[in-house]
Amino acid sequence: MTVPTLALYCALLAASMARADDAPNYDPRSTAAAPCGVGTPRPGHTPPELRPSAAGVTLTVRQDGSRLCYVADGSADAPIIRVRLGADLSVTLQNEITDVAAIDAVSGPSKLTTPNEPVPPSSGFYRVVPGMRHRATGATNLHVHGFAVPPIPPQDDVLTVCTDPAAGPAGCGQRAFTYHYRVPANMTEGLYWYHPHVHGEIQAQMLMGLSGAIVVEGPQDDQRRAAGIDERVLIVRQTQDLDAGRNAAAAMTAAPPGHEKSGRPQPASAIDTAHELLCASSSGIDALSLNGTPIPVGDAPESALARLTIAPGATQLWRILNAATDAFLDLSIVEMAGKALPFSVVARDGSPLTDDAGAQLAPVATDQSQMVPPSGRLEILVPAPPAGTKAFLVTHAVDTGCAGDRLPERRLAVIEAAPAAATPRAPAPAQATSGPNLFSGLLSRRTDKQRVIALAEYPRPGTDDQIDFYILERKLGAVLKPYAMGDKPMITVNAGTTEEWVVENWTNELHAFHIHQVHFRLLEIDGEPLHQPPLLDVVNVPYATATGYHSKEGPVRPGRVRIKLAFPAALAGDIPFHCHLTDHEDNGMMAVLRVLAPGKRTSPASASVR
Ligand SMILES: [Cu+2]
Repeated sequence: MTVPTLALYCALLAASMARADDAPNYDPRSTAAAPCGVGTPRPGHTPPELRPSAAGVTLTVRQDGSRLCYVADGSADAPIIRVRLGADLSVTLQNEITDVAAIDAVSGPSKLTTPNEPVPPSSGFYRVVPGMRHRATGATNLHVHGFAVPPIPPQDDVLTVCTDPAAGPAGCGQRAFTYHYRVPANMTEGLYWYHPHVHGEIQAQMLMGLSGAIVVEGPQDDQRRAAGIDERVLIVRQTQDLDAGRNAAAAMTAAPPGHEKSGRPQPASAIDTAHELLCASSSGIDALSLNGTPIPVGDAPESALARLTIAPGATQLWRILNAATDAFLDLSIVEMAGKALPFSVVARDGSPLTDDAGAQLAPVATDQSQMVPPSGRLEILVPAPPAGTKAFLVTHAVDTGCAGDRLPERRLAVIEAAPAAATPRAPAPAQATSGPNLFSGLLSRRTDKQRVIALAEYPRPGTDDQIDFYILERKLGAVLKPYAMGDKPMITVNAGTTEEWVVENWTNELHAFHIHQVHFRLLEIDGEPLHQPPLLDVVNVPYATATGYHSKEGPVRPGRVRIKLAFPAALAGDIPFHCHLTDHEDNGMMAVLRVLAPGKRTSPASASVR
């Protein structure tokens, strides 16, 4: 469920109508008259790439009405930043936001003006009370999603570092901030990305245009190039979020939590299942874009699609980023008659497929569709279709649950074998080697502690169309209340420890669980063990199912994933974990885990060793 952003929707409709079939008047240069450039690129557009020098790169956040953009080297087309494993990367973020009200108009209108009961009204670094209307500040910052760098300034701290707009509140005390990331040599190589992470404004700022890709290169790229395998970066963004907020009163039939005789909030150890499962009538279909051009819904001429060519007999590496605010992708390559064609998965979430020791697993051809949750990445080797034929990159319809958004099937691109090249490319994929990485050995480590993390939603007491979002550790004595950012960490762990978490989804829509700084191994989905647990930084958590009041399990069985994760000393600090459906994280489904550096250890008394 999400908030309506009608103004932005109208602007985008107008833009897509004006585009017609042919070349739009596209000019990404950022000028005084057009801070975010003019027009929409042609389908198949590739964003500019930057290999920052030692001096680093400057990303200036500029605004043009309901659009925000990252401007680098004068271009408002967010650059793909390339960096090498082991390198230093400096990024200066300069905030030139001029119209805070425009941000407010995107995220604010459907939100409540009264706080949810147990939450003190002054909580949070950004004075965000979960689920409550929060006036946009225009502050922005930068999160390098997936980077295994410390959550401490000048690296990836999204909780205390921010920059103030050119016009508006000045709560951050600075208009610019220079991040210095030391990309570990033993981080995994692949596709990462950057986006703003100011709590309460993440969804609005991303919908308005703020996100970009980062390619972290390593030995595998050298081998890929030696093998003549070209590469593409494909960025799916969401440009509007229609639905929700508007789901009519009729859909919200359940009573709020704490409506029991006691009148007190339910203890979280006994989630109020009877009132949790809700359905919503979401109506609209949200707009998506591919590398800046609209992705059509329904029938559309092929000229509206990106045309991606591959030399006959050759293979390309496609790095696909789902930068949508809440849309899931389920990607396939299909031939003209709709039959799935094989491709090979080489990496997910910036992590090549490896065994527990870090050794590369040979890419295996598959024709199964690949689910990519919001913020997830998929890297695949795509063979050229046979000469004279076409294929399509599609995202299949996704069943997001009866409270989730509508995601119909969409075609993203048409794939063709290019006219025969003078020198045919080597068809064989590079069999890359990779050594141990920061998260190698995770599966073989002893589990120090197990936890259950619950994701829940309830209608706000006294309303019929407002939802509160929760994330909490489900344990005896816990109370279901919104976690206020800036509160004491929900979970505190010692550096060097290893845990298993069962993440439960008690709601009728999908959520995407993400934790900053660390990658985890996904062990199980709904109780089914995975044969080859992938190393991920975000995972789709299946929605709950009604089992009936006579079931031994109770009336509701939550969707569940089991993950295993460790907290290296190098990443000690305060680490956010949250749902990556941005409306959810902005409104309560986000909390903080503290990793204590060695020497500041917490008592092991509560640890339960398996
Ligand atoms: Cu969510």
